[in-house]
Amino acid sequence: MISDTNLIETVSEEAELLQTENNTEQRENQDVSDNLTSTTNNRPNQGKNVGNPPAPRRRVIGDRPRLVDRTVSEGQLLVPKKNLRQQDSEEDHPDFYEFRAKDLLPCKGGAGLTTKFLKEVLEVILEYVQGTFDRSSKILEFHHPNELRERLHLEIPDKAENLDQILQDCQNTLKYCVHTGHPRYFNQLSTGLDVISMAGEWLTAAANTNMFTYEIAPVFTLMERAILKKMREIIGYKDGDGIFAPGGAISNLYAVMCARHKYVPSCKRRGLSGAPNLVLFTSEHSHFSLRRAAAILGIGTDNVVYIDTDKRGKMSLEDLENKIQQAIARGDKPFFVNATAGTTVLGAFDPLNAVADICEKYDLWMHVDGAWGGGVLMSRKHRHKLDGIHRADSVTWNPHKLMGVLLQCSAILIKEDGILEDCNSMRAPYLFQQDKHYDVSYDTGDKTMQCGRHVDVFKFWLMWRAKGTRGFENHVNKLFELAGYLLEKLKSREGFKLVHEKPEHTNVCYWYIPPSLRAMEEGTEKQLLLHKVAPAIKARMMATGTLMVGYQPLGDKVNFFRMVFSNPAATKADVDFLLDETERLGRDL
Ligand code: ABU
Repeated sequence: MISDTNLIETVSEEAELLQTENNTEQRENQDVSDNLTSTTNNRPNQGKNVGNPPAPRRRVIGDRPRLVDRTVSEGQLLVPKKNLRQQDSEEDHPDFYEFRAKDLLPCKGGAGLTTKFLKEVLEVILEYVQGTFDRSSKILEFHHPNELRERLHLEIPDKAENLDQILQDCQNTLKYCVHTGHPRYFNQLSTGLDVISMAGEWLTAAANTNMFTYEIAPVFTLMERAILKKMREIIGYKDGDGIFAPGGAISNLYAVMCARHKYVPSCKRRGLSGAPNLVLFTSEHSHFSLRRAAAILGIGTDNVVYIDTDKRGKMSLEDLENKIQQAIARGDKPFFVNATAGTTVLGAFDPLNAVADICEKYDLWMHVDGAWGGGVLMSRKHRHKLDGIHRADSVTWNPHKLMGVLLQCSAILIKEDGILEDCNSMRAPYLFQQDKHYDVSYDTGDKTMQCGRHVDVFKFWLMWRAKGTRGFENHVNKLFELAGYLLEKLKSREGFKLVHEKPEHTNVCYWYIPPSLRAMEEGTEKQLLLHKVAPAIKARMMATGTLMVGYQPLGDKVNFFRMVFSNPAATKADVDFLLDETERLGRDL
């Protein structure tokens, strides 16, 4: 039995361990900053983790006391043990190390052990979830791949490990995961950890089914229909079709594929030989997946024509029309225009109504890549940025981005019903029998590029039920408010410079300029030094684990930070922390 006293001792040892690790971080950060040409010796006080010290009270996952024997004090679990459902044949299993997976269900008499085992797994998860929302916890414990490989014990054994080891594997795995729901995690467009959506994903795993037929996924098939219909209504489509796909890139691939089918229907049987040279248009700031789709679908990346953008990253209509005319003059066949609603870096919205006018004029398929910006449709205040979206032939919309649904959840929505099926159907007789005893139009598998398909809808459906449409609207509005707050702070704070002053989405892009560079004359030398600042600060962020924000260059602009708000846990205090911490980590560069 581990008593409370033992637990406290374990915890203090871990606090010491964290301190030692912080000292190591100081050394690592020294190396990072040595790569810069700064002559300043003022190092940030990373060992003390000035922003928020690592919580000494939090038990570090991985040095797990024997879970079955551990005394768990009230409050450590989100769900008190006494409320967890008890299985009928539950017995007292003193030690998991005496058991293996074969002793769990469906093993006869395995119900009790299965219940205990899953409760222990749940406890591991709950601890991780609590740590995720604790601002004094690190976002990550970073290790380089060689070192992490050692810590993870990745080797696959010939003989079954016991269940105690399996539980330790679970703990160890989460120990090194990045807490993407942490209130100060802003690294990607998908952030946050919605508890209801997570519960939905757990239930989905328990159901462990496949979306290809109604036969084996009746509930999820109906849910998917209902949700996709609702999304199409929000877009403004009267009818249509759609499918959940494994991410925005694949949703965009679906769009290009449907358009190719529309313009060269013979392609499904005969391929593209003999077909006109299809040309696709997309802005220079659009997502790389459009180019990849052209490669995959035999259109060819040389036939992707990039359209200029203005300073805010919005597609130039003049350039679009010019380039369409040039392609026609060359004898090529323009067929597809991608308009982005929320570009990845700057968050720009292409002018959808005007793009739709051009597409109608030249008879082109119009696609809106709203992977990032689609969620803005939920806000009556901000949805005008997507005015004209109903005129598009297809829309990509990733609820796992702005709306905070758990990964992954991406939809492709198509205005014309039937085209998905027409493109993809192969009528595999072992799966999509046409003489089934139910309405086989509910079998979705033959309209997808896949065969097996994960259930992505349930976590979204459950979350939507729990928040309501108005809840999503409030969530989106709050994110825009946070972006506005950061923007105002950046305008007046010394050492920070905005990439542009009027972002349209929750992306706020800026440079941090360390004191050593502030007085330097503008020019190539300064830009080269500035280019190294964001990566150096990012390395320090990851070493200290206090904050994660993305950075990138863009066109002729050297590396800058891209803050994006999609994390529902973030507050204005976290925005203040972001600025202070960036300065703390970067002022000596
Ligand atoms: N297009 C995938 C998302 C990339 C990002 O989070 O920045």
